[in-house]
Amino acid sequence: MPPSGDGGKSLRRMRSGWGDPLDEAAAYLVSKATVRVLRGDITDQDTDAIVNAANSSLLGGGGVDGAIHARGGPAILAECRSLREARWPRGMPPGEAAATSGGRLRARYVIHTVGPVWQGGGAGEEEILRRCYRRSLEVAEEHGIGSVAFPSISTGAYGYPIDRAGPVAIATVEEGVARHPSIREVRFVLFSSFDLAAYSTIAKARWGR
Ligand code: AR6
Repeated sequence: MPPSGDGGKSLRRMRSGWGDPLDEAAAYLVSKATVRVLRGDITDQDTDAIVNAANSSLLGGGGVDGAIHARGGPAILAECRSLREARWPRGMPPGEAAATSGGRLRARYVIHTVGPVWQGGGAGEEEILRRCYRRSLEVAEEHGIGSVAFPSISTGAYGYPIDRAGPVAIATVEEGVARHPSIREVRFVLFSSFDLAAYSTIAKARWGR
């Protein structure tokens, strides 16, 4: 049931039903979209698309990237190779995004984006991270995708502090759903209780009552 709201404010809270009882998922109405913040595995999501925190090679890696290729199967990698050949022979630049099919995943599409490697904050990391979210939502709209799940881009192997990445992710998604009303749902899927708490605090402060 779509949540009803009060013009962009908080909607409804529920227990996720598994895991740590403190892992409370929340949903907010932001422009015309429902934005959910929850703990989970990105590869379980049943959104139209899930976003991959990839690297410039587009040929796989660890973390989210490894989980997506392992579960989605070889069709995703084959399409990534084609993307490299057709568009980025020297690798996808950080801040860019492109879609492949979802292979054996529940999601029909994977949107691959490359986050910034954290270098202390003075190397344009914030703008690159903003572009990852912005470009991913643009690519979603181009493919007629109505729902998208994001992991916390760059906050694993790439070392971006989560308390600095979270506000960028949340503010950029807010702009994106206002610009692309065909995107009706966005999920932030956090892998740990710690990461969920970080995003939840920011989302509640921005969108909660
Ligand atoms: N579902 C949701 N979140 C996850 C999952 C999952 N299955 N697995 C990890 N996370 P990372 P990055 C969280 O390292 O920092 C890869 O090797 C994780 O706890 O996946 O952008 C690529 O090939 C962390 O909070 O992505 C690149 O080389 C967040 O997802 C490089 O890592 C992002 O962690 C990209 O690094």
